Amino acid sequence: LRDLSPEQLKAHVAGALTRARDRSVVLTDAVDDDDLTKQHSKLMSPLVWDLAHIGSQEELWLVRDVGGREPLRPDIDDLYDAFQHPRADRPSLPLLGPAEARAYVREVRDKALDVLDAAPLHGRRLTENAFAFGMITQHEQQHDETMLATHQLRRGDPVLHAPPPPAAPRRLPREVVVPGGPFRMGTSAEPWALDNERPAHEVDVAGFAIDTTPVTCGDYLAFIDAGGYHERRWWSEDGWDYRNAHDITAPLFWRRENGQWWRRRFGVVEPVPEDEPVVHVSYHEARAYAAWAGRRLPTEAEWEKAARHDPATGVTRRFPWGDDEPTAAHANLGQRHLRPAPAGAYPAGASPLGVHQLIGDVWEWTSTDFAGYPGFTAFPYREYSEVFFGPEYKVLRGGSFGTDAAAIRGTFRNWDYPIRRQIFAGFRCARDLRPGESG
Ligand code: AVJ
Ligand code: FE
Repeated sequence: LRDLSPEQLKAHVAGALTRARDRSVVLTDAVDDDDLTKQHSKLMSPLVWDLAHIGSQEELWLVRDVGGREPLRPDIDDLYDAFQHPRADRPSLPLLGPAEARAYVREVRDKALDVLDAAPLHGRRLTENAFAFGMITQHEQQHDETMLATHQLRRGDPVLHAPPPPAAPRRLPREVVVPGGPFRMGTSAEPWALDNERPAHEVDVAGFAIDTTPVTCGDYLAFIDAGGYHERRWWSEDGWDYRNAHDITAPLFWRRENGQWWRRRFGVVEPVPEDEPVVHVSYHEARAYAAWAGRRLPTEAEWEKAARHDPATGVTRRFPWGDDEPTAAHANLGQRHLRPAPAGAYPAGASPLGVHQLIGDVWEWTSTDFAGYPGFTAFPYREYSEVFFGPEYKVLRGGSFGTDAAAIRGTFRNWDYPIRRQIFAGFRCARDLRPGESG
C-alpha cells in the first residue's frame, strides 16, 4: 500500500469498501423483513442491527472523525453501541427498520466516499487516515461474517447459494515437524493490522509437530464413536461442566438419524462429509478431542510460526504461501463457498514446511488466552481489543470460509469464549517432540 500513489490508494480503499457493502447487501437482501428484524438466536443480533451498526461505526470513524463532518444521526449512536446493549437485548430496542437502515447506510457511505475523496492520504496522514478506512472495511467484513453465522442459525429454506469448494488432489502426511528456535511474531509493518497484532517481536518456540490440515469430520467421528463425549478424562473441568450443562454430544448442527450423521448447513441437510474440516465446535470440544488423540492444541505462537516462518531463510512471511494477497487458489475465503473445503484442497496455500489450510476454511482454536503482545498500545480505542484481554477468551487464528481476504492476515487474531460454537471454528492438533526426534 505504501507504494501506491494517493489516487491509487483511494481507488483501492473505495474498491474494498464497495466489496464489503456488496456482501452486506447480499446477506441482508436474501431474507424478508420479518427475518431481518427477528432474532434467530440469543447469541446473535437481528440482521438489521448489524446492518445499521456497520453504518453507525462508519459514520463515527470516517464521516465524523476523519472527515470532521456534522453527525447524520447522533440520536442513534447509543442504539448501535455494542457495549451499551448485549446481543440478547437488541431486538427489543427501537431499532431502525429495514428500509430506514438501508437508507441510513447508503447515506453514510455517500458521505464516507466524499470524505475519502477529500482526505489527505499521503505523508504522515497516510497511516492515520488510510488506517481508519481499512479499519472500517474490516469492521464491515467482520460483521458480514457474523451475519453469515446468523444465516447458519436461521431456520427455513436455503437463501444463500455458492458453488462447492475445490476437491483435494491427494492425501497428505498427517503432521509436519516445525524445528525449534526464535521467529518474529506479530507485525509492525502491515498497514491494516489492528492494535492486538502489533508490534512485531521475537518469540522462541521449541520444536513441535503440527497437523498438516485441520481435524476433519471423519477424524472427529472417531472421537464420537469412541465415546469421547462421555469420558470425563478427556475434558477439562470447565469443559466437562459445559458438556454436561448443555448435554453436548456432537458439533453444533449435527444430528444422528437412521444410523447416519447429518448436518444442517445454511438450510440444507446433508450427510456429514468425512474429508471436510470439522466446524462449529467449541474450544472445550477441540481440547477434549486433542486429549483423546494423545495430542494437544497448538499455542498461538506455534500456530503463527507454522504459518509464517520460513526455515530456509529465517524470514517471517505475511501469509503461509508468501507475501502476496490471498487469491482463490490460496485459500477458501470470502463466502466464495458456503463450507470448508476438503483437507488438502489448497496445495498452493501451503506453508514452506507443508502445513495446509492455515488461512481460510475454519477458524482454528489455539490454547492461548487473548492478551497484548509485549509493547502493546491500544489503538484507536481500548474497546477494540484491550478490554477483552484476559483468561476468559481464547485466541482463534486463520479465518474461515466466511472471512473476507480484507479481514485476514497471517498475523490476524480473533478471540472468543471457549464455549462458543456458532462461529465457524474448528482446530488442528499439535504435540511436543519426542526425545531424540529432530527439531
Ligand atoms: C474480533 C470478531 C471478536 O465481532 O466481536 C466487530 C470484531 N469488533 N465490531 C467481534 C468486532 C467490533 C470482533 N471480533
Ligand atoms: Fe462492531
